Amino acid sequence: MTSSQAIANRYDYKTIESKWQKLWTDTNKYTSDEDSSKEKYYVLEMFPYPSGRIHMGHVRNYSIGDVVARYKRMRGFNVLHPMGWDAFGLPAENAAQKNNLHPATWTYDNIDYMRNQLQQLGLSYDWRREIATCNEKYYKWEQILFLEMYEKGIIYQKTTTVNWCDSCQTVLANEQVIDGLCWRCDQAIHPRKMNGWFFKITDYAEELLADLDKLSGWPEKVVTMQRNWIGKSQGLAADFKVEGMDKNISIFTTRPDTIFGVTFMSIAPEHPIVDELIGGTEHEQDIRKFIDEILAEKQQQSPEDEQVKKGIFTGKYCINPYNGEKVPVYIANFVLIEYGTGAVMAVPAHDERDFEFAKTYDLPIRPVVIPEGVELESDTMEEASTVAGILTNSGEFNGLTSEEAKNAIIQFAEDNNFGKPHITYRLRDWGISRQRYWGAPIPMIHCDSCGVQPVPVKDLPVTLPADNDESGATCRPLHQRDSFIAVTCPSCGKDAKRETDTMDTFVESSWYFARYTCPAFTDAPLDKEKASHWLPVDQYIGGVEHAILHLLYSRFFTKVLRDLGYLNVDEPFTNLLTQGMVIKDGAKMSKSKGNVVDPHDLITEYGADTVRLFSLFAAPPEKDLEWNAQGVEGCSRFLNRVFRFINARPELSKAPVLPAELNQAGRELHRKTHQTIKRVTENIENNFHFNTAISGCMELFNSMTSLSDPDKKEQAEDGTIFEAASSLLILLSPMVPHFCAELWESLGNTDSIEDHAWPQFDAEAAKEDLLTIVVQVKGKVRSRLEVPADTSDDEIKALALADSNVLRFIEGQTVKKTIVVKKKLVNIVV
Ligand code: ANZ
Ligand code: ZN
Repeated sequence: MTSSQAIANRYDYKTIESKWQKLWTDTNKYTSDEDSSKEKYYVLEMFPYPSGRIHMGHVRNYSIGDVVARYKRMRGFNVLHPMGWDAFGLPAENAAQKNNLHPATWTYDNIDYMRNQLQQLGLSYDWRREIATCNEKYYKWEQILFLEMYEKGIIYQKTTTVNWCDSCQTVLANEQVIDGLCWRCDQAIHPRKMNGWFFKITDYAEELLADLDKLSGWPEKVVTMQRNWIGKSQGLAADFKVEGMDKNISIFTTRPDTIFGVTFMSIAPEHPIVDELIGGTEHEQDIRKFIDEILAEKQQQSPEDEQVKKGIFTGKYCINPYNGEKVPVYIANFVLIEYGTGAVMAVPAHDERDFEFAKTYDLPIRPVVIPEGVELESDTMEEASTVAGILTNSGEFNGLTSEEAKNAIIQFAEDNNFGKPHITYRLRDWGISRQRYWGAPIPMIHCDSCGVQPVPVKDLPVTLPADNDESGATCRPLHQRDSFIAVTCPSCGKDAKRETDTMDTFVESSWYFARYTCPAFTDAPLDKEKASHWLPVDQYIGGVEHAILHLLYSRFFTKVLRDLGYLNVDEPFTNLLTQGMVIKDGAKMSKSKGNVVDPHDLITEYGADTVRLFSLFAAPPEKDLEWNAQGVEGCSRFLNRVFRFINARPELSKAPVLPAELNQAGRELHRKTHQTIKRVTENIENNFHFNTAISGCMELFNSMTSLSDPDKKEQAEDGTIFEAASSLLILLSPMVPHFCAELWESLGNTDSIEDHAWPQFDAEAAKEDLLTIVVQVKGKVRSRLEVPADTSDDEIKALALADSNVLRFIEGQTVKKTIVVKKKLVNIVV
């Protein structure tokens, strides 16, 4: 080999990758428009927060998405594959404060850096559609949507006790509180009373639930998580009169069949009736002290924590409307004010919490629903019996099954005007107010004379004050900036005040996927025609950590946008792939764990294609990916070998057709090629199992080397090797695009591989050769079997013993031994 050949044979990924990236950019290779001649395919990966640098999780997410995009392009789809930045949020403020920079400077610098990193990975995005949510060209439309939603009554203001994070100086949605801690900074959350803006997501609870049935392209576990989050419960709401007062306590129960087993009543410590029940009584002070205690305890712990059941008697009784019985009213720490009616009819015989409470406070336990074949005695019960059964001790309802009794008991309440069927959801309205600087301002004005007024559309966007504030400090929250606050009332012209809350950043990510379809549209939030063309997203890909909130909010927004007339779809994402985490040494790769591998270093050392290949090869997409350095080495070695193989055979480019007659080696390679096409196509189509697709490609390459080995008696023809090599490149090109484009050119092709059609699988070619196996019984030939060449000895043995000719000769005798001579003969000894 001459030295110039040696250079040509070196896999110089740096030169190759920048060459192809430049070409793709210069020729706008991956831009897409509404093109009616091809079927559309919208593939989207969750957009990143511009934190500074991309990490391995991004590489994985975006490599998966890129394979899908490139594959679908080659299959003839008109692919939309955009990228952008979820660019508002607290880290920008923190970083800005630390470095005395404006959050915008910090954010846009990061975006530039990370965009460059993504481009280095050779991802096939239509960069013309890039969105940064912190740009007023984006949030202006969000403000308009806000006003339209306000107009429609989907937004309202209320004072609530909110989750306040001291360290982030902000309110968190319930969903952002994890085990009593802030999801972002892991600090304890405190309750605080505040006025805030809410989206009425609960108006859509029923549809959000029902439409889960349409999401057959989502992982079952994500659908279940959404269903549980919405948490629909059906039952009875009924009024219990308070004895001696003209007052009712309304309860919600999912077990009306247990209503004759009620032995006390539990209400939430925050229940509004508490004041009336205990006000002016001799125990008032003690009870108030107790309430303060349990409320304080509640703050310390998360709703999931197992808590000791505690309560206190109010001194009052209420009347069970079914049997006229009087039962004591307790304040109990496990009754939630925000669920149902904030009051529970307690049935200790059939509810675990009530059972525990009754044991602690020595309250009666009365079984009324008896499961088949079970005896329940109040004195001997060791736990609540929570299953259905036959009613007893239940007056006119005795003898009914739980199911029958539920209906009859609800009907009774309706007939007697003290109750009705009731549905409750766990889902709460979405509080979107944040007291921040780096977020989209809520476009409202507070006027002392006129009340709350929307900012007139002509005055939008309400932009963030760009410069540092009066004190020179960067990014002080809006409520500390007088010049931002001062405004005149659009209705009466008097001095008024701007709303200083910004929107939860989850708002931006709830509709960005729709704005990608028309990122430059200047007439409205969405261009209905374009949005209808592209939506829904055919394949959405992202981390399972977003399985609840982001997806639920996006689904909600899609329905709202539909109702506002912007969209004609009910659901945003037809198929969802939730990728696993990237882990190292048993823990999720993260800065805080100090186990981060920087993709930048890997790209420098091995090239983007190797990094992509590794992240696709190391695990199927939905599983966690365990980092391992040898894996990267192995991928690098594989690409180098393929590179050398093709470059060492310039003669291949002169034989781009399959010979008419193939020799034995040629037939074998031709067969392997088509088996691989089938396998890779199926792996991608069925479940995106790129790891097995890549193994298939590796096997094909091994066949290519061994069947062209000059030391062997016979080598496959150049035309056959050409077919194998070009198929290999096409199959690998969605995964390692620069590499394949380069070698495709080396093979003498003049078209570009990205535009090449996906190879056709030839079933005839993929068939294994048939072998004829002779079957002998006691040394005499009795039958012949035709089997594919790859049939195992055990299978051949079984086929021989089941053959009808053979059976005639071994009938009634015992088979002592069956000997298989490889690929030739079976001998049965009886
Ligand atoms: C009586 C009863 C008897 C109940 C029984 C259960 C079993 P899900 O299914 O989760 O919706 N409940 C109602 N409101 C509550 C609140 N604000 N805080 C705590 N618990 C509350 O749960 C509904 C059941 O949870 C209701 O049915 C009620 O207890 C309780 F054998 O009523 B049940
Ligand atoms: Zn006014």
